[in-house]
Amino acid sequence: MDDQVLLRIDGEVNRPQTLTFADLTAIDAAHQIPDVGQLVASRKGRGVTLAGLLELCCPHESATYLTLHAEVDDFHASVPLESVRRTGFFIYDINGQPLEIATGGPVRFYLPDHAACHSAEVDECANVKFVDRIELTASKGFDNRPQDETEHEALHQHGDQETGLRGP
Ligand SMILES: Nc1nc2c(c(=O)[nH]1)N[C@H]1C(S)=C(S)[C@@H](COP(=O)(O)O)O[C@H]1N2
Ligand SMILES: [Mo]
Repeated sequence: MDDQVLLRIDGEVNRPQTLTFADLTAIDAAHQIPDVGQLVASRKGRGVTLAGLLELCCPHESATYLTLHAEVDDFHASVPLESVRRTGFFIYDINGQPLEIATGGPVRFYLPDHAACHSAEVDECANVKFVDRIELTASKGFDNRPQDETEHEALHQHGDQETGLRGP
C-alpha cells in the first residue's frame, strides 16, 4: 500500500512531512543506504539518513532536539539534534517491502555510535523501533526511555510478554 502514510515529521520545521513508502524510496540517492548491514553488521535492510529527512523538512534554526515517537508501544526518545544529525539513519525497507512491526516497522531509528543503555543522553535505548513520528523541538521533548537497570528490565519484560513487540 504505497499511499499509506508511514512517517510524519513536524514541530519546528518549515515543511512538515507525511511520508509513504514510495516517498521514502524517492529520497535522493545521496541519502539512501542501500544495505545498512554495511554500517551495522547485525542489521539488514535499506535505510535513509536523518540528514536526508532534515533536508526535506528544513528544521528552523531553533530546532535543537529530535524526538522519536513510537505510538504502537508508547515509547519515545528525545536527543540533541547536533549529536545525531551526521550519523543517525532510519531503516524502512527489507527486501523491497516496508518493515513489519515484527522487524521494528514502520520505521526504525538507528545510531551506529550509541552509548550503552542509560549511560548517556544518546544511548542504545534511543534506537527507537516502530517510529511513526519525528518531532523537532526547541528544547528536550517527551522521553520515556528507561532510566536505570530496574526500569530497563521492566520494559523488556513488558515488551516480551504483553506486546510481543520486541525483536530484531
Ligand atoms: N518502540 C520501542 N523502541 C525501542 C524500545 C522499546 O521498548 N520500544 N526499547 C529500546 C531499548 S531500551 C533498547 S536497548 C533497544 C534494543 O534494541 P534491540 O531490541 O534491537 O536489541 O531498542 C530501543 N527501542
Ligand atoms: Mo536500552
